[in-house]
Amino acid sequence: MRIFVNGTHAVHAGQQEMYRGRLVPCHEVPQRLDHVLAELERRPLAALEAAPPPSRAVLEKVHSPAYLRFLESAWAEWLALDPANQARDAFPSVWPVRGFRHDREPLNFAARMGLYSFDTGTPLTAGTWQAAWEGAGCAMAAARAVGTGGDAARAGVALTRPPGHHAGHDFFGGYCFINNAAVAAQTLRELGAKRVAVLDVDYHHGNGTQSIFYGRSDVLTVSIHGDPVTEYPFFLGHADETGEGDGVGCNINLPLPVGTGTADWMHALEAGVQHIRSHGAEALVVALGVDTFEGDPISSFTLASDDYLAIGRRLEAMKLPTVFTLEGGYAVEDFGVNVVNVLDGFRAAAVARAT
Ligand code: Q9C
Ligand code: ZN
Repeated sequence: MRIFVNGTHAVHAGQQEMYRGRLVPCHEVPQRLDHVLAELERRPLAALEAAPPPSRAVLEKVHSPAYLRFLESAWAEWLALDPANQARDAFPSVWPVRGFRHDREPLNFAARMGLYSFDTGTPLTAGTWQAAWEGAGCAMAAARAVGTGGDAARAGVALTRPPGHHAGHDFFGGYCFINNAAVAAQTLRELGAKRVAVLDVDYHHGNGTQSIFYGRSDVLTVSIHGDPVTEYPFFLGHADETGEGDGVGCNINLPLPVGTGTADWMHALEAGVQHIRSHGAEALVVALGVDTFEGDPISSFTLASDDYLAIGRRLEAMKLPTVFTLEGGYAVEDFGVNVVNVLDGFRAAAVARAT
């Protein structure tokens, strides 16, 4: 197992997100990743490595160059509007919904914030670009560390935040800016894997990852999540979304009802695993959110901490080179144990297989 840590993750620290008409403290906070690192000190799984910067060329196969330019310059533009903005996070306030044009990038900053986003829960901060950029480097390094081929499970882990799976080709949202799981999948393709699968176990549908690969047959996207009829991100994630064009049959959504418990969730995982096997994937990316935890403050599934050990073991049994990217999970105190349980379950199963 190789573990890459985004050493600058904490420079992305949103203050507040919009919720029910007020600004409330952000759920996606730096302490989340600090708890993972603290748990890894108690239970070391591998040396913690820094990653080199990402390849812009690979990033531009996942996100549009215009979107990346926007993210990179957004904070400077926000400050140019008013130096006092240094103390305030940037939020979008206007969006081009149905019938508006998306093909003309406005000059106005607020308009571009709206063009490139889909919610008011995702503050853009002074450190957002740096943290997201270095996080993409972690995702690429984790993919390079596992490579492709062979029939043994091995793992590369990108311990980073902000998370990524809600970020699409040219939009941020859901606390996500650069889609690290998509970056890892694309990197595995560049390394020669003919078919790659992304398995998204976060509580929320991986809308960004789905949309990035929706027309492609080389990357199967599978997501297990709260049913979008009631759960964020609401406007994508239904079971009848199966891909388009070359990608027909290469997107699998497994929505589950509010309150789903361990047995039903593990049943969905088994279905997802079988789809990945049928697709013939040579490498796996796991978008690892643990907001399925019973104690999560914004989610409704009831998985227990020990269940994450079993999930790790089941993933190892797929015997694929596996990249983990870090997604949601907002029971901050339990986040470290739950994430490390998945990785430890995977590691222990691999050791048991080898002996
Ligand atoms: N009151 C991830 O897990 N807002 N993103 C929910 C709850 C958005 C979650 C509002 C949740 C986004 C990576
Ligand atoms: Zn989530």
